[in-house]
Amino acid sequence: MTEKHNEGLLEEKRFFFPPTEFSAKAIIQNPNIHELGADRATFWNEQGRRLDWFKPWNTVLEWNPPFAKWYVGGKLNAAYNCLDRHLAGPRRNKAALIFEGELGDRRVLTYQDLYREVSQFANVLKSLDVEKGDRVTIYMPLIPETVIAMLACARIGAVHCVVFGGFSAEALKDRIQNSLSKVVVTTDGSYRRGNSIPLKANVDLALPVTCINNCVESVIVVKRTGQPVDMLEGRDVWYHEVMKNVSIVCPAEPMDAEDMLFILYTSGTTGKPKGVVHTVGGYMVGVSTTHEWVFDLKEEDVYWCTADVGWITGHSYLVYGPLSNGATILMYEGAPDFPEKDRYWKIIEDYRVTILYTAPTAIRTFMKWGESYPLGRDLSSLRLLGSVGEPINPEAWMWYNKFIGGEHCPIVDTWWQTETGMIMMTPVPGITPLKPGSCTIPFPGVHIEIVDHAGNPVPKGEGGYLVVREPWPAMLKTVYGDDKRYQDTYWSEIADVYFTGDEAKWDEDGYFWVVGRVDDVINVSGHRIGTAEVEGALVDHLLVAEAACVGRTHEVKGQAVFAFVSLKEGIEIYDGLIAELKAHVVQKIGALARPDDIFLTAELPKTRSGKIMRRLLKDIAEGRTIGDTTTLADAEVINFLKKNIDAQK
Ligand code: 6R9
Repeated sequence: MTEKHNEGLLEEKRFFFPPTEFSAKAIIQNPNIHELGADRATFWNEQGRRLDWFKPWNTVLEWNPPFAKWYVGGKLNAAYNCLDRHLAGPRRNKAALIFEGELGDRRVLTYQDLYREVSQFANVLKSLDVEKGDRVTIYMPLIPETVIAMLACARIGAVHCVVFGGFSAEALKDRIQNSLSKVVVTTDGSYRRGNSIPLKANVDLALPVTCINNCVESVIVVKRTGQPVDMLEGRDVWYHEVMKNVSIVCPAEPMDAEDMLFILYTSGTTGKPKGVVHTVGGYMVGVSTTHEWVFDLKEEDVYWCTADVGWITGHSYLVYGPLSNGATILMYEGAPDFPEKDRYWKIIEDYRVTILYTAPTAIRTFMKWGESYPLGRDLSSLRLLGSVGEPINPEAWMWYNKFIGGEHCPIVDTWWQTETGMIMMTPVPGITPLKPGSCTIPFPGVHIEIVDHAGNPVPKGEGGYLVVREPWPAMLKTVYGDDKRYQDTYWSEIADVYFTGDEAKWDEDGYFWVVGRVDDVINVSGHRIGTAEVEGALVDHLLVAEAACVGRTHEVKGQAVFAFVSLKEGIEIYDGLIAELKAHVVQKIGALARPDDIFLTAELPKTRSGKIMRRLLKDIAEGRTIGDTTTLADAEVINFLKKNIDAQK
């Protein structure tokens, strides 16, 4: 990337233009591509044709705010679009999935291979009475069988609910209960830095309670680590056993465009995680279009998205987007520092990866480890880099550009959410000039604005709430089983628009700069953690009376959880209590929610009406000047906190 820097301008105003060699070969050549999206219905109608439909749609969009129906009347199947349609031509024997395990084991599945395994596993699900519309929970590490299980569900019209393998048994239980899944697919264990983590044992812990509801009838276990597991007669079966002698013929179920494809749970401001519902038609059109354009996908690319399939990025840009486009995807099971800190760069060198899509927190970790690791490997195959999950700070952007991209790869900073399903703001590589730290402008056919609380757009140069003005194809359709929560959470905060929960500003050039969440969601290493969830986990501890959590800035993770806890009357503090509280959060939610800091206090700062003043807690956690305290019931509380915080750390 070549830099054009006008002296005297702010750092933010630097433009980076794509190298001419990149632009010359880019799939999008039309510099006015964004104008094509101005007529949204026509644009998305056109994009719908990129998929194979069993029956064409009658109406591209029916909008009954806030409920949208896309490609109404159309019938299609997501797995068919990811597999069957590639088999007729030269892609039949192309690598669909290149897998590298943490221990160095390798597997390559061609499109034909993947098609065969998916069809067989779809037949296995059918034999376990899974029918169209039934839910299947997938609690797996990043291995090919996870993708196979997802596509097998899609093939027969079952709804998958992937639960990230880092979630605890209790978090898994909540999700199984909410979705009322009939089947759980898991592994004996998963590898992490050479250790094996027991996934099947967590499923066992999660299930006794749900059995009261009698929802889970079968558990299918993939053998991965070989660690011992308990198999419950009549409920648990081994994947390798049930896959024996199963027919490879399993016709793809013609699904209504608005039938459910999957539920994915995500954290919000209040209560338990929400089941975000995505449906087949609009979602597939959205991820397929964005994947091709944003990553400038060519037939010969080796595309690597480092996200776990337990997150939306794994769903949209590891599985459905790339496979619908017939791409070769790389999948790596393990940690970036196992056995050495250059594992990612070695993988890029070994497989000649051309496109890398990762997260700012990873980039900051690599920066900390130092550039000698990437410099020691041949990364010349790379031609495009992507970033997702949180704002990327300009320093990390510059490092990514220099040491990974060799200053010749455009960086696509992509802003989107579990709820949006697809990338919403991004450069179109080869066309859009870049600015480090900005996700640039909305994707064609997407209408994003920054507004004030009344919903009025703010002028350029100012900031406000980030909203989506009009429906888009991959938008969530509801919160599973709770239309009201969907309406209240997303469409009521600001009248007539979808509220993202993010704050952003736009500059004189109309470029967007996402600041971060304005709700009670903490973004830890790109993972959404609800403060209410962590507080709930802390209060669940026998000795805890009250808890309040905030996010504080963290050099590598972006944000870290900072918890303020008051103990029940008469409880003495003892050595190891803080560690015990942290472990309790891990047990309730998972390691990703472990607070970095826990501060014990007799009181939490509250207003006279008893509301905890998080704003002040945040000031304390960030170590900055404390804001207005006039509404506090007892100003002494805050002075105490301020004085004692460093002493306790
Ligand atoms: C895809 C994904 C969504 C939240 C979102 C925002 C933050 C994601 C970003 C970004 C700045 C980017 N976020 N991408 N912030 N720049 N490029 O991460 O989905 O897990 O639902 O998180 O992540 O705050 O609201 P999800």
